[in-house]
Amino acid sequence: MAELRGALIGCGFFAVNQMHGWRDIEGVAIVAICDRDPERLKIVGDQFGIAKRYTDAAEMFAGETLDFVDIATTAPSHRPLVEMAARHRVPVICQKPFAPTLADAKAMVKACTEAGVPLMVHENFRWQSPIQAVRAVVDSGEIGTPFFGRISFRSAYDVFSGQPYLATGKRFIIEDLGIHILDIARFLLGDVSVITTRTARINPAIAGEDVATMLMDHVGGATSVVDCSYATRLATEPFPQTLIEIDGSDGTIRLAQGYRLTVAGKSGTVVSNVSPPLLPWASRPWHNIQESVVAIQQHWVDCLAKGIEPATSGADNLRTLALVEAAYAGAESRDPVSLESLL
Ligand code: NAD
Ligand code: 89V
Repeated sequence: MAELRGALIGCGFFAVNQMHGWRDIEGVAIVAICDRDPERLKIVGDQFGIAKRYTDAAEMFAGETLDFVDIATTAPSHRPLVEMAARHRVPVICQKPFAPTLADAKAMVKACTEAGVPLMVHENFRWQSPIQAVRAVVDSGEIGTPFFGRISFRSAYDVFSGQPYLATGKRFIIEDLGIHILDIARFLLGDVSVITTRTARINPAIAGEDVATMLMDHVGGATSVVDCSYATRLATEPFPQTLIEIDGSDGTIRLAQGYRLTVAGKSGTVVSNVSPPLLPWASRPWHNIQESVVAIQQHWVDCLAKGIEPATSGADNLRTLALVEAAYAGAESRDPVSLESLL
């Protein structure tokens, strides 16, 4: 099979992981990169040996023949860039958060659907191997039918040094990090009908909320709590681990700090270490996230080859983004928010 010709737009902090990921995946080559900042273009172009460099995405689409484009810019630019890809009939991956508003996200899904172009949101946390291990246990039936979940991300890691924009936005933890944790809740327990949210800002140096606690009713009957904090100083910093508790009719799952998975189920209790591998280019503690980048990008290539919809397609991600919107609305009103009216 001919090698897929991809291009990357946005050569910032996180895109370096995506470039490493593409280099690890067989049958794909990134043939062009684009960033409106010439300095970032040079850094990434030189690091990965990419000769074709553009400061304008429109020029890149006009000048290149592409099998897909990977958009790794921040959210405000996603809609114009995704719509540009759709106009050029180029399959597109878009980083999370998919869009600043649900209306923009719906418009992007519509544009790609009408153009017949595959669209995947780079919602990678569910692709972390510890999270996949939890899902495999749920699917095995070992704990019966889940009726309760707690998906928890609590840390005091300095995310602002690598991503300074996170300190300045009116929205912070739900939009940037909670979005991943809400997606994991959907991945493990199914879609959500109602969400109730409380938020707080503990760090006075940032503009948005850095603590969020969400209570959710899942359509299938389970209840879950999704709790996120960047104001939690622990004895051992767990960043960027997501901790999980699931109770089922026949047993329990606990994914604890240190990637320790305990399953107490129909066949007894099994404790295992589900630490993610440390890829050659990865660095702790980010290796968990970095491994999931390769996994989701491999999934994209597999889906393109088979002509099937990616697990985190644009259409699927509308349901995760709707949870973000509903969480902010509920944090403000302090009322439970139904998801039905948003979708
Ligand atoms: P960044 O600001 O470091 O990089 C973004 C780059 O995009 C910048 O170099 C900027 O010049 C460029 N850019 C912006 N608009 C452009 C346009 N219209 N055309 C060309 N270039 C443009 O940001 P980052 O920290 O790398 O984050 C990028 C995205 O990745 C964000 O949406 C963020 O939420 C997401 N992210 C995801 C993960 C994950 O695990 N999935 C982790 C970190 C960041
Ligand atoms: O995954 C992310 O989107 C990152 C971080 C883990 C730092 O929140 O922004």
